[in-house]
Amino acid sequence: MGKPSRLFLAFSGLLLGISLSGCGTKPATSSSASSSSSLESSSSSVWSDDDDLPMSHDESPDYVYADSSNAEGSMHYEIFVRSFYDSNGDGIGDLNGVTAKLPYLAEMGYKTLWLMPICPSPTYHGYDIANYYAINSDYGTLADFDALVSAAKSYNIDIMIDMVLNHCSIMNPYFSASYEDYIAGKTGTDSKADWFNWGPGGQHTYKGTYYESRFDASMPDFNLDSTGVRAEMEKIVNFWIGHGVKGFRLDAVLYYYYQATDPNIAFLNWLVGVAHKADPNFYMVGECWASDGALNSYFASACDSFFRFSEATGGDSNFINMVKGYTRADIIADTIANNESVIRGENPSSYSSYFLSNHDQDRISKNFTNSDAYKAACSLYALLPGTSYTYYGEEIALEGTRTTGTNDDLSDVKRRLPFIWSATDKTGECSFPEKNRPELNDTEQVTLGVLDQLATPFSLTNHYKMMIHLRNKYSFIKKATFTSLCSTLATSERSVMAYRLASGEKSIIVVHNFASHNVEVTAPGTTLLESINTTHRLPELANGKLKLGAYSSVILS
Ligand SMILES: [Ca+2]
Ligand SMILES: [Ca+2]
Repeated sequence: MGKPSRLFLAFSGLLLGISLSGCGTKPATSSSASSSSSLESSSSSVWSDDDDLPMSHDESPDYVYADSSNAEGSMHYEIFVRSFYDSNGDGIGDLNGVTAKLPYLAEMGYKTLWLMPICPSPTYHGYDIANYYAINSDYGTLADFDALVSAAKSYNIDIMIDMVLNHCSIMNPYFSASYEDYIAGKTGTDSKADWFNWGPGGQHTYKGTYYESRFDASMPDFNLDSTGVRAEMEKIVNFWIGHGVKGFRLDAVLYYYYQATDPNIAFLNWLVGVAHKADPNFYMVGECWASDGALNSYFASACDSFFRFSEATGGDSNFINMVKGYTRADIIADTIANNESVIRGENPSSYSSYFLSNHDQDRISKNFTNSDAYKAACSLYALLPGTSYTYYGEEIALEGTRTTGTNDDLSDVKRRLPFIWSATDKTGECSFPEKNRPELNDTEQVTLGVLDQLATPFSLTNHYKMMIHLRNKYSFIKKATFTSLCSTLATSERSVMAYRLASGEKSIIVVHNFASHNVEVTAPGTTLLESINTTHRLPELANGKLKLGAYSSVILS
């Protein structure tokens, strides 16, 4: 490896003091051999004596920095650049700040960075783009972006950018030019009259004329049927691919043609075709905020993946509620199995993108008073088929929930607060992202930053790091089938999830214990490959009996 190996050497001093036993490749214990390798039967009982489980050894970090040659197959990291790392002391996170923190992201094991919008925009969040061919001056320059892409490549990290094609900013010159052409009745190839949907069906008016604007008056919807718009979007796609971008996160897919699935799928297919002409390996993940049933139909498109919102915070049967004990693990496993099966039927090369929350949702930290439960949520989404996304700050339990009583544009600002790098060294820490509304900056925030947590055994950050590296080690699971093994446990334990991930010759069994107590699971014929212990207690597998500590997981063969 290039830079990453030097990086890991540099961090070895820290790691020597960290117990990551149970994170390595050596199984802590092994079962007796058997010809069968499935979780076949019966009992799972609660046994509560922690002393039954051996302590891990602090001095044996047999931790392996497994690498993945398939960058897109691994864990992704979502970055709000404005709140991540400020490289020049103006209080605003910037692209050079992301470049400066590549060593951290590489150490964690992330393979793709999704940058929220980086183009010029009148808003702090940037989801209304005023110029698709430039970098927001708060964030730096195009040269800074090129430098980031180049530096990331040396770490085997891809850069994915947010691509907002449903709408632009009302400040974008496209809009005023379109209005002028529309009012003048101009037609022909040099007219932009049809770039937006002018007319009485619109939601807002500009100089007395209605136009389609589903989100906000400041965000006019493009007319995606316009030949001129399609040609411009082709230029935009090629521009960013030319600057080394490897993927797009597609904003607001449901709104392309307002909640019209077939036209939206047709547009996605066109877009993928455009990108693949320039880069056959280019990949896209769509934001299609819908229930599983509606969402699954979009997997018929050529778009590689879509975010699974129902499994993230916000729905009833989501991962967080399961980890908290509100929803049975076997029900969630059945949901995953069904979704994975359905989407493979729609498009065999498609895959899900799992996450726990993003910039439009409350921070998951509000759900957990127990950091081991928080860790268990990470263990789950890191070991599912497809790809998974960490929202920056999730790995340090950053706080932040929606503000009520503000307009839409500001209500989400506290979901996008500055990253905390260190409790003591405030170098690079960003200011509150909406500088015009400092009174909203009233969130009680975590004090320990990444550097503090990396130096602390069994911290949340170290758990994320362990899980991401395990994900990289078992990278085949991206395209694996998911088979629930919960029912074969025949258990009354509602908080144990077991499943098989299989692809070709490769197969593993994953067992999670989302309960706050130890459990015993019958797992005949299995061998312990990986111990994911959230506390110092290691699991035990002997004679087909698996003893698993609270909020802990194992990978079996
Ligand atoms: Ca800055
Ligand atoms: Ca639209």
